[in-house]
Amino acid sequence: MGRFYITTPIYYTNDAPHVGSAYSTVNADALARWHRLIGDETKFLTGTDEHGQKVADAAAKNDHSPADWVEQTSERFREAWRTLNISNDDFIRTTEQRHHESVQKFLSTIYENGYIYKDLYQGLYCVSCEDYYTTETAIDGKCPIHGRALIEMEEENWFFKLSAFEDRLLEYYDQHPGFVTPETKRNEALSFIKGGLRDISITRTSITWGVRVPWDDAHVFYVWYDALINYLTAIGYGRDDDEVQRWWPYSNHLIGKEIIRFHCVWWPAMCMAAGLEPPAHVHVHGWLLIGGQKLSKTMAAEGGVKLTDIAPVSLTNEFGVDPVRYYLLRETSLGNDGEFSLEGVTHRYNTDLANNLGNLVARVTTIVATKCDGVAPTPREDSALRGPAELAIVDSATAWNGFAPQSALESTWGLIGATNAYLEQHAPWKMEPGADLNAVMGDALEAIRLVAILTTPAMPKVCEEIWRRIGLTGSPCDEVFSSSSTWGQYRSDATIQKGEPLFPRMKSDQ
Ligand code: ME8
Repeated sequence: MGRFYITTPIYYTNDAPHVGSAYSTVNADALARWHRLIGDETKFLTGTDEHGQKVADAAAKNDHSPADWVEQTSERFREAWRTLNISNDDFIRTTEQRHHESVQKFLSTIYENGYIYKDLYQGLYCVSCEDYYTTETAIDGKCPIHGRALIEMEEENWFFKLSAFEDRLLEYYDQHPGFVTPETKRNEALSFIKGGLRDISITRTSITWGVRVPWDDAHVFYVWYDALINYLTAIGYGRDDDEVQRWWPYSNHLIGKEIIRFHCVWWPAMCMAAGLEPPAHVHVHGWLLIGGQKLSKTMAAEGGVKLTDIAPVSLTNEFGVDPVRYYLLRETSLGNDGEFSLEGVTHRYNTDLANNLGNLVARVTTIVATKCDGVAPTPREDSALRGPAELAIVDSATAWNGFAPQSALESTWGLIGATNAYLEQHAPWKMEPGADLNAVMGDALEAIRLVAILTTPAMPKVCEEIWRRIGLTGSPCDEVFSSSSTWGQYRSDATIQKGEPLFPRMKSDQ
């Protein structure tokens, strides 16, 4: 048993969540659920990033004060996460007092350590990214990500001496080969550092919507400089050192690839400047694309996509909560880009869920109900399913531990496939009641029990229902994984429950 602290990016409250925000949150949720299942003491943090120009502009455009706007929008995120059955232990809002205090404490420490100084800033700014570009990194004067015109900025700002950390960062990467995963993203971060680091401006006088700089009243911190610190605020930075010591060495940030530089270059340097170790691990995932383009709030707001079609809540109304979670975890490897489409969701639903998992549970519970008087037979020690089951347990545990939900589910579906093939081979629907039939059904029930355990991080409600149908009490996540995940633990004599199809087939033309 260990400890596991996982975070999502905190989402900008410029607009409602979409399925891209749900992608990170559902993946982090499944990883948190996995770690709870294997007995790790787990903390899962998500929240909203409520300061900065982008949010202030969205509030003004909607005729709201920034405070009212972020209150409403942040609630839309919480609502979406409730709908998606997200099990976060904390939800941080950067406008909270606790966060302002941690930010001020953290940045005052960096200031006192001599890594912050005042200078004139001139540059090009993208409000959508809340990030700066140079004439070299801009494309025709426009943002390379959003294609929007960049704003010329000139201000007297406080700067962070990022340049002082080049060598220390390289050394840190060298000594911590697993700091950033996957490898391709680690290389990307390393090439930023090797390309040379420039000091960065970390305060603003042009806006007031932010955390006040404690040593200079005319400034607020630049939104990224406050946002990153949320990961420490939530574990008590500046308020409870023991809590920080307890969680920080076990920290895992799950982020999208467009924010690598902030998390894998700036953030570890900021931690070093404040006298802290960098976070333990950053895992970078790719983007969900629509028609090859990054699905984003900005894209939706600009009319490229109907936001209502891709809102997490609309998707769950159409497909159900667990199928949407399953799709987000299973379709794309957590590191690559993947194309999102409603046809894709329908296809996954019909093949993996209705035809494979749903069909397996329906077949087995129906046969046991009708031919074994509804009482579960005992699985065999030397069952032909034992090998595939043990393989699925080892492979999917390795994958869950390695931030690879897609591959964990693929391994689990290998066991579902093997069990369906085993049933085809023995055709228990043609067998007479008796010892041979009992043996086949006991084996199949045991395989289903193991599938429910391995799948519970992805589809907690469905797995609880499968657990109930195979006559077990509580839920698969109440079990102690190390002992429940071995072949032969199924409680024979359990009473099997038949039920409605777990996944009624969807028409594939939607
Ligand atoms: O960047 N595919 O907030 P944000 C996959 N506030 N993931 C996506 C996605 C897509 N199409 N679109 C968004 C910010 N995401 C900052 C973060 S953290 C200290 C501050 C996910 O609302 C992905 O995780 O723009 C991405 O990194 C995050 O949402 C960005 O959310």
